[in-house]
Amino acid sequence: MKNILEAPFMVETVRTLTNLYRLGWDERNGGNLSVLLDEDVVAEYLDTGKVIREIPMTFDASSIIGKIFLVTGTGKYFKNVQYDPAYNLGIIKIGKSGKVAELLWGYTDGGRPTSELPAHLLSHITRLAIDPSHRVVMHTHPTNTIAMSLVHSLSERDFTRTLWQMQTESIVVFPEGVAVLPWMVCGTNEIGEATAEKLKEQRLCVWAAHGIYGVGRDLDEAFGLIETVEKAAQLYMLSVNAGIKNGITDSQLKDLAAVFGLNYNKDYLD
Ligand code: 2HA
Ligand code: ZN
Repeated sequence: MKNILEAPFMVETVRTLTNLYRLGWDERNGGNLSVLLDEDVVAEYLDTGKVIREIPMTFDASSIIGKIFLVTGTGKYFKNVQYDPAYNLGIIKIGKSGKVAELLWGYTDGGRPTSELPAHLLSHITRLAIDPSHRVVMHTHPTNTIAMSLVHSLSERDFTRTLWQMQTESIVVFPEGVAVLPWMVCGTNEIGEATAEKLKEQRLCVWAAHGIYGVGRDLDEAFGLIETVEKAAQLYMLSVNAGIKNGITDSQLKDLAAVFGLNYNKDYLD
């Protein structure tokens, strides 16, 4: 068996979590991440039939039985992952009933997957149905995105339009727009189901006064989506009190969409 700490999926995940911490988005145990792994790849590093222990789940993941995920641990700090990946992360396989996570590696202190496992697994189920190459669900607490959710209309149309108006990149990177959930209790099946529902149409979902979810085919895609929203939100927060005079207009956004061939959400431009 090869050394799992040198597996490209592990190295890239640890680097991503370290970077998210460095950006100031994942204070204390804030944020969580899950990456769907290819069983053939995992088998180079682990016996995928050897279960360390079973962790019960309170929701039905029967449509993804046998799938294997690398998942951040509940209560663990992104800050610390690079120093002890096996303590802070786990690799789980969805067990036969779809109601149990079989631990294959990690959570060495007897830990468990993130409290947001319902949102993660339900979002994976939703995105895999749309895009078989989907792999990553990322949840983080980007400062300006949260700040914007405190002062801005939470209408998805209004929120997306403002993000598009702040910088040229926004509509190019997320032409479908950004979903927004009002404040809800986190860690529940309800917020997980609501998030997964939103991710049918979009790859980004803001949780008001909490953070954001982003999904993608790899870590870069999920991170790049969130990073672009956060940059636009930062521009908004820096300029809103001075009065925004030169935001990108609807006709300019349409020109941009025409040149870049963007399949943007037509309901969001006048
Ligand atoms: O894991 O971010 O949403 C801590 C959180 C919960
Ligand atoms: Zn959170």
